Formats: sequence, C-alpha cells, structure tokens
Amino acid sequence: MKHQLPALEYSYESLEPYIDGETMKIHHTKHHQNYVNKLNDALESYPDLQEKTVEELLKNIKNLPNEIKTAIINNGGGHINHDFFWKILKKEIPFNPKSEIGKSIIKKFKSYENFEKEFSNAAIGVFGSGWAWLVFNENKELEIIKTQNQDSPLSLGKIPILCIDVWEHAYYLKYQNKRAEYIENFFKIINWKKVEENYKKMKK
Ligand code: MN3
Repeated sequence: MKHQLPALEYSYESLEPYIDGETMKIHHTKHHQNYVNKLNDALESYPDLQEKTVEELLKNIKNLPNEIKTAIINNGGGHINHDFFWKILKKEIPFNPKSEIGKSIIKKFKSYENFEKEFSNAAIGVFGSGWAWLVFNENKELEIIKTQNQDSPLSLGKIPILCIDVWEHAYYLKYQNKRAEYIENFFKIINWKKVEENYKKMKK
C-alpha cells in the first residue's frame, strides 16, 4: 500500500491574489509530491510499516527503526502537514465567533484579534523553515506552537487544528522576503468551516 499525493479540493488559482496559482502548483505537485515519494522510498523494505497510517507512524516515532526514523519524520511529516494545510485553506469562509472553535478561541485568547496577533507572532518567529500551529494540547487546551522543518505536532502528543506553512517555498515567488505580509494575507483564506470540523472531530 503506497502513500499517494491527495488531490486538492480547489484549483491552484482559487486562493489568488493571496497565494498565487504558480506557487500552489509547484508546492503541491513538486514539494508535496516529493515528500510522498521519499516516504514511500523509506518504507520500501518495511512492509509492516506500510500498513500503518502516517499519523500512526508519527505518533510513535520512538518505535520506528533507526535507519528510517529521520526520513519518516521529514517526509511523513511533510506529507501530512501539507495535506492538513491544503484543507484549511479557502476564500470567503470567515471566522465565526459563534462556532465551537470561535467561542473557544475567544475564551482562550481573549479576542479574535489577539489570537491573530499571537498566531502571527509565532509564524513570524519560526527561524528558518517550519510551521506555526493552533493545536489541542496534552492538557486539552488550545495552544499556539511552532515546529521546525516538517516535524508534526502529533509527535509531541498534540492535535492540529489550524496551521501555516512558513517555509520559503510557500510564499517566495509572490512575497520574497516579506513573510509577515504572507502571514497577514493567510488570515483571509482560512477555511473556518474546516477548522471547526477539525476541532469537533478532536473533541470526540
Ligand atoms: Mn510546504
């Protein structure tokens, strides 16, 4: 059973002008595809591990064979982080303060504006390549975290709710060095309906 590149639920251009179609196409068909290919390569000699989901592998990285541990963390993470990211992007699905996640965010961060500020600061503060996340943590609370490279929050015992990719490949064609501007525009294309689904699924 090989892992496969999941199709996007929208066209590459549909997030414009905030993320351009060319960036989306390269990001999906080259970068994401490459993580999938390398994940399959790493698993080639491990038929028992091929039966597991990437989530299962990343939740138990200490049980992975040493020879492929780093490859699974990087490429398994690269695969599911992107899959998760694509799904929380869509235009015109605004934040809803009355939704479950809306109420929880306001309770935790005092206001939506403050949440946006804290999340942005985390994303800006990722040194080098990585991600910023809103997760449900070990104490069953919302938390904003940063991860390096393709590390998954699942390996830290945290469940992703929302994320932003701040690797340069995610924004460089359009924004060059202006990561802050990319992050500012990211908030205009969050699919809050999907984020609500993620939150409700996690609470079950
Ligand atoms: Mn990426």
